[in-house]
Amino acid sequence: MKRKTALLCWLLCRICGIYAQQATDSLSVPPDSLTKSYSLNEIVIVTKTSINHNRQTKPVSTVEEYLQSAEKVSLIKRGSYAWEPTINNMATERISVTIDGMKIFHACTDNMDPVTSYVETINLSKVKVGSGFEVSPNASNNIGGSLDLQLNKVGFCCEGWEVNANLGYETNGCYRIAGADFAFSDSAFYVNSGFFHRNSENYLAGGRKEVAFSQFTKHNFFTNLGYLVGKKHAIEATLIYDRASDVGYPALAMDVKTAEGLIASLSYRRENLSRLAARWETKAYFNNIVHIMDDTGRPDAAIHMDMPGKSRTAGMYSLLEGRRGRHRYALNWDAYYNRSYAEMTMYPANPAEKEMFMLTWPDVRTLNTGLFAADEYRFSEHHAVRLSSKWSLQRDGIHSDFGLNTLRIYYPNMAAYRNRLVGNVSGRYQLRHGSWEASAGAGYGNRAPSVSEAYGFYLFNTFDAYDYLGNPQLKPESSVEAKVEAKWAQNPFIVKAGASYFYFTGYIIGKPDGGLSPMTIGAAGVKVYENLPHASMLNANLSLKSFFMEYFSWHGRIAYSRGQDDKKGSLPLIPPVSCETSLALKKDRFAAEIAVLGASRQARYSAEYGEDETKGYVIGNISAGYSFKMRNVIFNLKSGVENVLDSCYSTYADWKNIPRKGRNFFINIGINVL
Ligand SMILES: [Cu+2]
Repeated sequence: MKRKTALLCWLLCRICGIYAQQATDSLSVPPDSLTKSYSLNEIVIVTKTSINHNRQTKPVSTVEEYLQSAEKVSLIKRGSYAWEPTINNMATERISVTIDGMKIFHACTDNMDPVTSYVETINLSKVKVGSGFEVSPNASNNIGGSLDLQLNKVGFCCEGWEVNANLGYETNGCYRIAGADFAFSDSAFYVNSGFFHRNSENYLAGGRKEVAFSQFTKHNFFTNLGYLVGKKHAIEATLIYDRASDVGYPALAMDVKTAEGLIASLSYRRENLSRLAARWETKAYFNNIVHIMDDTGRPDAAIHMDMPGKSRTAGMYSLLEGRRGRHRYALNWDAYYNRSYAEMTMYPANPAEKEMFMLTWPDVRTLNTGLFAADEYRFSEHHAVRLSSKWSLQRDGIHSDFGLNTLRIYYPNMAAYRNRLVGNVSGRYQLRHGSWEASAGAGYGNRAPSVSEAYGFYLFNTFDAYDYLGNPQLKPESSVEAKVEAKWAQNPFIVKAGASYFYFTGYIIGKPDGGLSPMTIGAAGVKVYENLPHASMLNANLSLKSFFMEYFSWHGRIAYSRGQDDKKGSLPLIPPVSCETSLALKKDRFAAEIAVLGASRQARYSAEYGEDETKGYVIGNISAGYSFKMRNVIFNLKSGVENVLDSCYSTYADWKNIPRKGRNFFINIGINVL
């Protein structure tokens, strides 16, 4: 019996571990599309492949801190919590974010709560970054790319029990971090569960200037369960509950009382279904996001407002993956239904005056169902071609009569609902020869306007101080993308270069409408979303890595971007030239790193969209780590200093130039009991 169990276990690990090796440490944010060439099947579920915290500078980093190291990803900051990720310099409206394939949408009309803020790195096994149209099967309405935050499921392996604990402290803001999780698995059952806690007070910018309203508290709880019903059939379930409270947003006029996310899924998975289907997974899911804003702590609030937001999504997908001969393919069907609702009540200072009530997201319903297909064909070990396409039918509109009638004041002929066809098609050729790898790709796709762009009602944007009115008559925004990448690797050097270019038609952005007057006190005017005839975006980067004297490595990277609207004016939130370089030492259980990051002056800023010139900056970070084992307990110690010289700086991505953290000492202790 024992032998049988061991054999079954071994088989399962084999079945499921096919792609695990690649992901184990690279976990990673695939650094570029060259190394992503196997991404079609790079779906890791079984065998424990959680993010290797100990390889990171800060082992208990947030998802956003973790994403900072990924090429093509940048983060827009409105405070020290919940940074908004961008891919290829495109933010939430132009990228798709899924959690293990599940669609999930933020609930804040001010983008205070990107989807990435509802999970922790402890929840994840890896983050799959797709650039442009080359994306994960469940992505939709994306032009810039996609993020799939893949969950950390322990899998059916013979590991028995494992317990982890993490403690962290950072001096700047008195930031405390604590988390613990356990995993139990055998050949027919697994469970892994844990919690995480973060708490920070206001941080200090360079020069020890306190940034008011930058505090936050967060709790996260997760459980994954798996049960093997038959030899190759598994049922899996996930539950994540995440709650942030008392979150300050120094760059905005409001803070957050609570932001809660409940994420649940149930899936059925079958391995080795037939010769054509290596893996088939069907998942049903539900998530509920509730976001409550709060301005009661703001002494300068002219008028008190209540602004709750809700986003609820239910969906399902069925993904089939296989390989035959030289083909590796994937087919997926998905559907989701989202309800986005946000309201605002203004309480005048004079209690005799009447309160004002608005539906800022007028109960917007979106039903989307799509089909995805991809195939990678290897002509030989040197040449491969990958083709993929996804098309979805989307029906979106306003469910609330009150909301519909209010928007009809501005758009008398608008229908309550609209049907749209959105999707993309892309192809890539890849060459590998000797020390060289190169790829060239092209794609076309479009996206539907986001909830705010189509139906948002007088949403105040602190960035340019305009009230924004949605436009239900917007056409989809479309883009063609062309990209090239090349890599040369010969010991001890690795050189990589890449560029991507997007040409948009119908680029969606807000433009001032002089005929409308703002509702927010002090607003500069009203902007209405419209389709620009065209716009373009260019991103290029070059990176070098070299290894020397056995234990050392050096890394350098430089990136350039340019975004232009139809009148050759700059698009907002496009970075200036940025560079980073680091020197790392790794010997046995000891690791250390010195890094220098910087950016040039942001000369090409967009005054029209509220930007001003951002000065250049250079900052330095130092970190060191040591790990050791005592019996069956592994200890990992990490410590370091960020912004060593205590520079006061902000970057192009800091909302309203809110300065970043000044000097910060951190220490982390990780304990792993096997
Ligand atoms: Cu908010």
